Amino acid sequence: MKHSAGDLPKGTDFVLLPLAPARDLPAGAMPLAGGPLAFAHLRAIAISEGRPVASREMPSSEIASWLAALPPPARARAERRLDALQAPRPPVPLAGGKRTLGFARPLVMGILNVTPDSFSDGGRFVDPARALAQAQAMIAAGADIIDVGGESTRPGARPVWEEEERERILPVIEALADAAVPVSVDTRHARVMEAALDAGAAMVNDVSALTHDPDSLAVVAARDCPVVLMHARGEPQRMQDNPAYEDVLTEVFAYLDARIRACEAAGIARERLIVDPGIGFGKTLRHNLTLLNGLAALHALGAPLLVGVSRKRFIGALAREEVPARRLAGSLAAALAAVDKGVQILRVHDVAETVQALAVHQGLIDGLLMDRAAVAAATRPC
Ligand code: 7PJ
Repeated sequence: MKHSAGDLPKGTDFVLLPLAPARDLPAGAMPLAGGPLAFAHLRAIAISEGRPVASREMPSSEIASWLAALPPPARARAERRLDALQAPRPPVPLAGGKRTLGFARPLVMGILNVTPDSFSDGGRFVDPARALAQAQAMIAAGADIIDVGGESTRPGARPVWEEEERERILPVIEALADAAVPVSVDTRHARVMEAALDAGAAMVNDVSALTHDPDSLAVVAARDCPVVLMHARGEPQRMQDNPAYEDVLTEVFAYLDARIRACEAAGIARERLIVDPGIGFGKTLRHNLTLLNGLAALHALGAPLLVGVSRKRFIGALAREEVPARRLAGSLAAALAAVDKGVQILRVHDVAETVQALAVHQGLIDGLLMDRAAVAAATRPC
């Protein structure tokens, strides 16, 4: 492209995209985020101000010589990214100090929209008793986290008053405070975060990555709680009006990296940060596909990855314009594709079905490992 290794702009960073991560690669492959996936090839994209300026694809055996040829400041950054891409994700400590989220397998976050207008399940769970029953059904089906939201942030949504948002979600969060799994609160409002944490929520999920409310960074820092930082372009009401990127993957990477730094500067421990590319938030179909295919690059941010694909519009766009309630099969296909990129948390409406899909996916991997071990035990090298 425009620059060679010796001539990179000052401050060049790198997006490192593992090509075709897999579970049965021969020795020499590099681990992806300390999980069961590994990669044998890498596309290194040099970025300056969030935009690509140079790129190179290489097998893992060439990475050391590529690094050695970079100018020292760029080399140090590339080495840091490569380490983060491979390092295991330690468990995330939840608010309250008693529980953690561990990533030995992909976790399922069940969506509980206590809103009258959510696009896929709007109005079904506004009544607290029904919301609670739905949460309990998701827990029984194997949800690891329940994500409670009272403000619809779907494309074209209208903002709700914070007071109304609080009144919708607090009874549900209070009733779930002693549930078997932690509750996260899906909100962009600092006062709602505080009230939800007081009521027993264990983490925050903010589709604005703590940018919407100027007090939210301080609230999360003071409460020592984990937070999901999601990328979105524009406010919900306007975000689908012609979203444009020069390069969506590198821009989302650079945005999330900047939000991680802003959180650290505000006193939020890095170990409590989770990142999310925000599928469908200010993105065209093409952008969503690029992000889902490029998900593995986001591991170099050094944080667990969450994605929400469940019943989203891109599924309808790819498959006969099915309405949200008829997007389960496509949601499962997209969820498993994300798991094959090493994603640690899936945010879903259909918990039982997702858990079943994950169980079959995991069963196949276990079978593969047993077959490899059996061959190794029964034969000698040749
Ligand atoms: C997401 C979310 C998502 C995170 C919504 C919907 C729209 N939070 N809240 N990630 N989506 N972290 O559920 O389809 O993708 S609301």
